[in-house]
Parts: sequence; C-alpha cells; structure tokens
Amino acid sequence: MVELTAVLGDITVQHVDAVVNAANTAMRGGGGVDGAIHRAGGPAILADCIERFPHGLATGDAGWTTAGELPARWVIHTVGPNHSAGQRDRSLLVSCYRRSLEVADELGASAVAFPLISAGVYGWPLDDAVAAAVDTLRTCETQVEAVRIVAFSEHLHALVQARIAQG
Ligand code: AR6
Repeated sequence: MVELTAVLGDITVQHVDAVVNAANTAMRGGGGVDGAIHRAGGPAILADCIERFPHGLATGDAGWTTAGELPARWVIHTVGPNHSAGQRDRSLLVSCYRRSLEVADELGASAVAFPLISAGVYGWPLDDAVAAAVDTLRTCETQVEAVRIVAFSEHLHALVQARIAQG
C-alpha cells in the first residue's frame, strides 16, 4: 500500500522521482503550479512537451517529460477538469490521479509528489479536491511506494492532513 503524507511547501523543490504537474490540454505551460514547474525546471520541459505532446493532452489523462533542472527525474503532467468553466465530472479528477500513478509505474518511480489538481485556477471546491486526491491515491493499485501531497498553504495542508488521518 502507498505511504501517503501531507507536505506544506513548494512542489518544485521536492526530492522525489517524479513531480506531478497540474497542466492544461495545450501542454505548453501556464500559471500556478504549471508556471512554477516550467520556471524552475527550465526550457527543457517545454521542449519535451512540444516533442512528446504535439496535440496536447486530454482532460483526465497524464503523460511524462523530463524534469529539466528540478531535483526530480520526471514531470508527470496531468490535466484536471476546469470546474470554473463548467467541467464538473468528478471522474475526470479521479482519473488524473489514477493515470498519473500508471505513468509513474511505467517509469518505475517509487516516490511521487502531487499538487492538488484543479484546486487553483480551475476552481474545484477545496474539500472535495482534497477528498478526491487522498481517497484515490490511497486506494490505487500501484508499485509507487511513497506519495506526497504538496499543499501550498497552511489551510490546504491542514485539510489534507485531516483527510489522511480519517483513514
Ligand atoms: N507547489 C505546490 N502547489 C502549488 C504551487 C507550487 N509551487 N503553485 C500553486 N500550487 P493550479 P489547476 C497549488 O492553479 O487548478 C495553470 O495555469 C495551488 O495553490 O496550479 O489544476 C495551468 O496551466 C492549488 O492548490 O492548477 C492550467 O491552465 C494547486 O496547486 C490551470 O492553471 C493547483 O492550482 C490548471 O489549474
């Protein structure tokens, strides 16, 4: 079973095999955690996105690139549903976590850090964004041994910790 922990901080400084990016379907960078990952990892990430994802990525799907200059080896990009734009299908959000772990398994990653997908610009209600993350990551069949959910605020960190503690 996956060891699931809540971490308060910046996903770009995590020493793990793979960090997950909350991307968009164009896969050419953006704001939020996507912007932070591209900035910190350098231009190699965008170059790899262009090469590997000439047509972008579907909502709910995931795929990997180099992590450039990040401490991680890979970035796993996934595209959450845009709640603010009316995409309210929760199975798409669950799929982001499942598909990201499948990609991590393909890569042989044993430690993976996730942000809270769709919980920022895409406006997914925070309590449910946390529930979807924790409940899906906890129950997925995977070879990944350690998963960190990296929360960017103390409030979110407390929500993630509480959900994990619910067991
Ligand atoms: N480390 C960890 N978490 C972060 C960081 C960071 N460095 N920066 C932000 N967060 P968001 P989304 C948190 O908006 O809602 C982009 O423009 C943030 O506080 O990054 O899936 C993409 O290109 C929030 O809790 O992703 C897409 O267009 C969580 O990460 C769109 O935004 C997710 O917020 C995706 O929106």
